[in-house]
Amino acid sequence: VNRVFSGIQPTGHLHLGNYLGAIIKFIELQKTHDCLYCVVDLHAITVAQNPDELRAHIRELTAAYIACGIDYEKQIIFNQSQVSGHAELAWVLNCVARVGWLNRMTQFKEKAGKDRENASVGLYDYPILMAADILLYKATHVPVGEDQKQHLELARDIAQKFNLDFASAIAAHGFEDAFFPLPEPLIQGPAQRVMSLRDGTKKMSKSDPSDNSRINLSDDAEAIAQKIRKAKTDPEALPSEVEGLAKRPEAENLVGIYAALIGETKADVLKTFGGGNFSTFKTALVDLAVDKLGPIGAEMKRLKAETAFIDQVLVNGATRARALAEPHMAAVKDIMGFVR
Ligand code: AQP
Repeated sequence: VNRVFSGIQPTGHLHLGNYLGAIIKFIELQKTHDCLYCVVDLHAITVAQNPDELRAHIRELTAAYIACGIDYEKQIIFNQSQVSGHAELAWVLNCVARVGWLNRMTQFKEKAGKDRENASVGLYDYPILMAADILLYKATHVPVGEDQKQHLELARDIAQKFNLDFASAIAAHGFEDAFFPLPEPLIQGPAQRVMSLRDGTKKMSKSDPSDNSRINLSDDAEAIAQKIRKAKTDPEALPSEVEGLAKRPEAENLVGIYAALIGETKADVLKTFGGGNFSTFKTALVDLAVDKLGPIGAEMKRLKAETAFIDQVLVNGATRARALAEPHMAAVKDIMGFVR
């Protein structure tokens, strides 16, 4: 079977980068695949979280999944910590993966910054937990943004090493040689890397201290308009050709956002706006963004008051996720030689 798994961290307000880089693909894939979309709260705590805020963010992310159009009845929306298999399999995979592999992960280096000695062990181990998330369900396809490519490659390496290291036990228990399928990253999408509105060289991120750096899915029309109007640009007119966007990261980002939201290429967008000034283009971008994101924000606002409903969606999702995970975890234990 083809099975899709992906997750987003409840570390803050979901933004346009998460939407264009990940959620749009989630929505498309649910038409053709069985999908699990996870609120990865265990990943969130790899950096310090305030417990009350974390709880609110878990519910907000769940609401965002639903508001964006994920069918929570057909697909599985759930919260990572409610299915114990994630942590359990992560431990097993910790013992399969090598320290040298983790040392190559660039996201850890970026997130830990200069004070690496003080980063949590969890932050270092993050990619192993991510591999466990995917392999627990034997997921075959993982839609993510560009920034997660390296972690997906690691998940494939871990799956392959497990299959090889335990080949004879896997065979002895009658499982297929490829006990863990090698998960395929699905990176192509309308915008693989949306950049900050304040700095075109930094990715748009939930944890950026400046709220003006991102468009949140929960922003109302006024906030969207204000952030786009304030977005950093350069003094030149928009180019007529895509090549003209090189070395103009802010211009490239805004054109890319417009293209992704309307479903055209950057070249198409420049056919309309090339040669014009930023203020005309920004006005059009505000209208488009409000048109596409306004209904999502309104639905999120409505769901914010429906805590009992949101919590129930998560309980139901976890029950269904557990039913898929449990036989795989039991098999892993048998393969490893654990007594059950
Ligand atoms: N700027 C982005 N452009 C395109 N895709 C993005 N994604 C995140 N930022 C962008 C994709 O969204 C999914 C969920 O990401 P995540 O929350 O699990 O982790 P992240 O990549 O660390 O996201 P943030 O927003 O930057 O969070 P913080 O600030 O907490 O680290 C992933 O598929 C990711 O590729």
